[in-house]
Amino acid sequence: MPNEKTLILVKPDGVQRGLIGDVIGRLEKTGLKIIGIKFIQISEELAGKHYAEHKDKPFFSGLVKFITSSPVVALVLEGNNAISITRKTMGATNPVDSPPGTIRGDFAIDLGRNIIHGSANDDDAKREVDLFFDKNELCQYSKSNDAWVTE
Ligand code: IDP
Ligand code: MG
Repeated sequence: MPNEKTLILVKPDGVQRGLIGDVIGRLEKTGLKIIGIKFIQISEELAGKHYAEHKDKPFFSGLVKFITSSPVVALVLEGNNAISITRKTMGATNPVDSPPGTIRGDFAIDLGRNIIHGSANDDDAKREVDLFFDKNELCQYSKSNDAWVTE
């Protein structure tokens, strides 16, 4: 879809392992535009809303404990096909299935410590962007290389 937005989190393991720059650098180099960014400690309430689709899964409580265990970097990226482009750059949910060259393939070995979150589809992206960012925290702006990124 043209000019999509997607919500990215550098999860607590990415922050603790000093991978913020690597993760954001890879996403930035795709050509997608950062329109929002912040460093936050996720509350249990926000974690429950963010991961609501998993609330009945056996790993839910561990997932909430993990995502609230240390600060995260939250970003909104914008651009054509932002959701599928970032999901491809991230790799598969389980690092075992993520090829080299992907963020999870290169930096992770465990399903429960897979470094990055990225919205999975358009409905999730809209919901998640609204959960983490107020409208006035998102910047619409042009970059001088826009025409070299998107035809
Ligand atoms: P995604 O992050 O690739 O969208 P989801 O299925 O939405 O994957 O799961 C959310 C997160 O929950 C995953 O990134 C992973 O960290 C964790 N997770 C998913 N399935 C399992 C599991 O079976 N055991 C432990 N953690 C899991
Ligand atoms: Mg998901």
